[in-house]
Amino acid sequence: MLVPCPTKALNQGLMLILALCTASSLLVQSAPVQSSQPPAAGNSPPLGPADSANPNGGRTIIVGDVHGRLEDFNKLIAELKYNQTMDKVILAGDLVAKGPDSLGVIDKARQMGAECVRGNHDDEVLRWRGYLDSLKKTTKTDFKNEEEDEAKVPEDLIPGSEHEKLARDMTDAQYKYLSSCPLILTLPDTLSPRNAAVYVMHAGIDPAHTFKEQKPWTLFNVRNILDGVPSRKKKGSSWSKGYNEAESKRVQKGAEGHLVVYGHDAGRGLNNQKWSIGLDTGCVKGNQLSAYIVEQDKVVSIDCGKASEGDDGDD
Ligand SMILES: [Mn+2]
Repeated sequence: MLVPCPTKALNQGLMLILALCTASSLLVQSAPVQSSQPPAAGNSPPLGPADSANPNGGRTIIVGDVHGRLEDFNKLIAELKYNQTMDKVILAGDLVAKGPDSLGVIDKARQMGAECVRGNHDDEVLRWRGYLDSLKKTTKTDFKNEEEDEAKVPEDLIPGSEHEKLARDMTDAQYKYLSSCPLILTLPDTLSPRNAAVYVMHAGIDPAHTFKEQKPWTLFNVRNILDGVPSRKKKGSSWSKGYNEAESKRVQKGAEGHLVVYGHDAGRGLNNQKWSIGLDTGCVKGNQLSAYIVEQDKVVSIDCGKASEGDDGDD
């Protein structure tokens, strides 16, 4: 679980905020589906292993960036014949922003008992909410000088943005859900036909470092490696290229493989490689919304409605 962001931390720069607010949630093992009913007759048998993340014998379904497109999310869920008692859904981040019903997507995810990881747009809304809540808790006398004036918005937050509006509009329950999304969710290797532990995150990793060594910013922002450094720019080489090369070498030497399932990179669309699967197929741009079914090693996509006006091109 996340701890609330301390008020003062909000003025100290992105990395420190993230370190303070998310360090306890870097790696989270996905929870078992809680079922009140036995699996229905006629469904496939339980997967068996005691450490399975989904003991009901259902599917583990990872969904790419929804970005407030509730209608398209519902269409994908229907296409998958989602069964709430059996199946587990994990949202790969950026549930919110750009599309028409971001808070409706959060409510739907809560109703479904879906799990999630934090995307860059989710993070921006959460930081806005943390800042706004901090104003409520402080009084003028708490500030020692003008530089710490309560009216000063942290420079990485844009006043008047959609993210600010969502932060103001969201209920405490919606905020609690979104802030509960960790940076990485892990699933046991027994689930995956690729014989790999599955790691879900929004953007990707720096292949030069282990999972535990990753910086939070990298996990929900990286797109490319540029001059050896993780970057969100569209220049450089995909982080997934270096990662797949490095992971193949590790596995050849006898190490356990890790399959990274992520979203964020709509520019590259569906990007299914040996050790990574990119699932952002640009629903908010009017393209597709995609899901990866772990146990079946299969991608299912639906066509989305037309592009949202709120799409600014920033995945
Ligand atoms: Mn993103």
